[in-house]
Amino acid sequence: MGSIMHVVASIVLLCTLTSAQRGDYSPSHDLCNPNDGFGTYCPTTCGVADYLQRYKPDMDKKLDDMEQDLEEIANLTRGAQDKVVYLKDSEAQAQKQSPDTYIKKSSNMLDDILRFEKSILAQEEQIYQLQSVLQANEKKITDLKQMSMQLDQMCKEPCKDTVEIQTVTGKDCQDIANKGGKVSGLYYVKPARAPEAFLVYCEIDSFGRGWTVLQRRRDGSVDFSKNWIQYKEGFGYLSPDDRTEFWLGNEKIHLLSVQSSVPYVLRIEMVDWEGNKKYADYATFKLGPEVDAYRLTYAYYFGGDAGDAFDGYDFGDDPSDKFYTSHNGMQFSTVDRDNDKFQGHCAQQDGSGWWMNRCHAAHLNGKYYQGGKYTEKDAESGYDNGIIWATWHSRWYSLKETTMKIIPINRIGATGGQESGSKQFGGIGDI
Ligand SMILES: [Ca+2]
Repeated sequence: MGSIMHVVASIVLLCTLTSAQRGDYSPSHDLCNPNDGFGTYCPTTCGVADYLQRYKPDMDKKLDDMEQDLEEIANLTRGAQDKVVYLKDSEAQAQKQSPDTYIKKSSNMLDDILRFEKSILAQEEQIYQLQSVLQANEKKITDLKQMSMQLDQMCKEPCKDTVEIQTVTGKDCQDIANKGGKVSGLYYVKPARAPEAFLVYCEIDSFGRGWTVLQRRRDGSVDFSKNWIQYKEGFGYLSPDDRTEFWLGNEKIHLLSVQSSVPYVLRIEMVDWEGNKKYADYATFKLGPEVDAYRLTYAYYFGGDAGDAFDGYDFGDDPSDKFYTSHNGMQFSTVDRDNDKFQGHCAQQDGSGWWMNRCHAAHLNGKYYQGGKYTEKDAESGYDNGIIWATWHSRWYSLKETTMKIIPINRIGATGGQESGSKQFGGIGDI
């Protein structure tokens, strides 16, 4: 850039020089005519010739300097070289031509130099921008190459599922426990009439009992307001360490519950917000097929300390309360399927899926209320829509945790009398 600034300085100087000479110029002495009548404003041609004679050496020197500067520019780019050659030629030609033409040429030359100067600056700016773009692209290419290498590396190793699924399989979790499954976790089961195996969470205890878990609420992380298909197929998340909420799915529960000649016991475990735990057991738990809207049936309340809420509850509003809030024999309803005994739509009002009557005394798929207590104002429809077990807590108290799980009835008492709740199963030996 130093040489360019030098050129600019020279150009300014040259401009000053030429503007001083412009109009003062005249032909050489040979053409001098003292009486040519230039008039009073202009010096005579002879005077001009003298003037030129005096300043020509200086002028020549300036032009030489300029030539030198142009040489320097020539080194900048190849295009500059051509330009300088052109300028040199022009200068040489100009010197051969008449003084008038020479002035004109000089002037043109100056214009050319200025244009050239601008062009160089513009090109330098453009080159700088292009270099930036190039650098950015190079970085992108490097990043992509690196990512490609990483992906390539990953593809060399076979995919591993990060969730551990146990290898033992069976028709239910008790079958798995019988076959040697010793730890609680995720297993594949294939009930007798199931078209394919599916994943379940098995709770396997120290007595070798394998509970197949159907439902889990624990923190409100899963929205249980789902439609018919979702309740049919199941939703939420199964985890190997029992940390997540889910509904296994009505179709799977149906297939599990009807597969064996040994009936199942449904155990419902509940935890309230004070940390108290209670449970309720129902013998011969079954879920009908989809054509019967997954109807719930059981033989009788098998025991527990939570009370028999499935049998309905007398809320004190109406003598028929208990009858109309019982669940045995009820079909399943969802927000988009009304199979209840109510003129309205219980599942839609409560935003859940359940064996609705008119509507419920037990409601484990209800809305999750942090802290437990809620009011009519908290419920969108104004109805009690929490996680309810009316024989334990009020219908305006939503439970903190629930589990629904099944086990063949002949295994439920296999605790050697060590389970605290076992003493309440007085009739086990007779079954
Ligand atoms: Ca209805």
